[in-house]
Amino acid sequence: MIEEKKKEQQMQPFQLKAMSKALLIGAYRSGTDIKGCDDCLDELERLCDTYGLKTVGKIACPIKKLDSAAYLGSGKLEELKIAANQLEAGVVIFDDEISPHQQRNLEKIFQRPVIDRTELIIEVFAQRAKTREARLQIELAKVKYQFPRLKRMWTHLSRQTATAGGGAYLKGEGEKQIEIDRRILRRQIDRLNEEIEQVVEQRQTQRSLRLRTGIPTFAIVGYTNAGKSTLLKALTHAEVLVEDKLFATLDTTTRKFSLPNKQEILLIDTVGFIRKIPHTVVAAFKSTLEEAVHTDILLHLIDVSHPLAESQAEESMLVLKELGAEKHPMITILNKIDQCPNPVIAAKFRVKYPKTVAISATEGTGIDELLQLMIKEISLLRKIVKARIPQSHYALVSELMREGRVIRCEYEENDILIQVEIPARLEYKIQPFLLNS
Ligand SMILES: Nc1nc2c(ncn2[C@@H]2O[C@H](COP(=O)(O)OP(=O)(O)OP(=O)(O)O)[C@@H](O)[C@H]2O)c(=O)[nH]1
Ligand SMILES: [Mg+2]
Repeated sequence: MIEEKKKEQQMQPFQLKAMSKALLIGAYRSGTDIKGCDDCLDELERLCDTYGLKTVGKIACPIKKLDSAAYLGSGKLEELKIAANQLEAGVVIFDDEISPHQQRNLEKIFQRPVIDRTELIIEVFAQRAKTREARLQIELAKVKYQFPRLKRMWTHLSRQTATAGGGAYLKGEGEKQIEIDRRILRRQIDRLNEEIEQVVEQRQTQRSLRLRTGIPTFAIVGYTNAGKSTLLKALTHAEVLVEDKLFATLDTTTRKFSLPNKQEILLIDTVGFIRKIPHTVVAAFKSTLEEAVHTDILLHLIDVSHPLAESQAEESMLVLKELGAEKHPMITILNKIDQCPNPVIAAKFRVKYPKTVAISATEGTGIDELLQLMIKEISLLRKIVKARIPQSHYALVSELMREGRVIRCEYEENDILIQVEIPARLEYKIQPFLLNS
């Protein structure tokens, strides 16, 4: 047991180092468009840049069929190995997910660490996560990612010890170690799950407190680097990090804000979406994102100046769907309009997404129109409430009957007991008579 505890601290998989040189490799089906692959490699380069890796080469490989053992065919791999040597790459990064088995084989061929987009995203998140919850979630994603890759870690270690002349791990011993490691990782997963549960419980208490305040809540969601934090900052002067990097924000920030009609609202800045987001990461951040989508209205921000704006918006909608929020009330905001001189692009989005507004979060254009849309959207929100209203306020009861949908209505001696679905704008009128739950 003590031995295992000691090893738990020693178990260090390959550590990605900032400043390393990276060779990026993507694959696309022969005869299909190479552009999609190049775009993905560009985004992978941005992720490397965010982490602090220097991209020394980007290679898009046409393939007929993926190789189950080493992902690409041996001829192609030989070429790539020569390129990696010439470019002095410290790490090779594949844009698509590679299996643990392929990863082991690829590392043997390249004679250097090989990772995939998933591992890079996990590393970027690990490097940038700030709150306790985000750190725990990403640690969990990391441990889950390592689990099927234990063999790879041991090949590293035995190689290291063998070259150091130690030879501490004999043949067969690796297998025994893997069993011990699996136990250690399972224990880590349990511990992390427990800790996360506690933090989530605290956050949910905060959320129910917030819900009880009855303030309408907006979540700013969208692809990474769309300008979500910039918008929150522009509206509320919040001290949030704005950076031309992917995943600048990893934790949700909430700020109070008054709309021009004096209506108070809460605005939440959230973690950005990205294509090919690893499932382990989606799962890890689901609770944080769920928090954000459990709001009244979503503000879906799209960077319309980006050449891939359309597919980025679709990707965000997919993640929202996965979170069960695609039918939520939503305003689509076309951001960075200052960088998008072609009006046709914005027009295309207006056709596809209802309730659209074009803004520049940095220059302030379109913000007034956005605020008016937000006011209108609040007026459309509906809520089910229960109230005991004195007969003397019958005018209010008839207004509720006119504007809302009555679910139950009982006449008592002096009061009227009513359960009704109402537009949120009427809530303040009924507030003094509300019953709990
Ligand atoms: N030209 C222009 N640049 C903008 C606008 N809004 C944001 N940006 C820039 O876009 C970059 C990303 O902005 P952020 O606000 O950090 O983006 P984000 O959506 O919060 O990104 P993540 O937190 O990484 O998901 C920054 O360099 C901003 O200055 C805009 O309206 N026009
Ligand atoms: Mg941000």
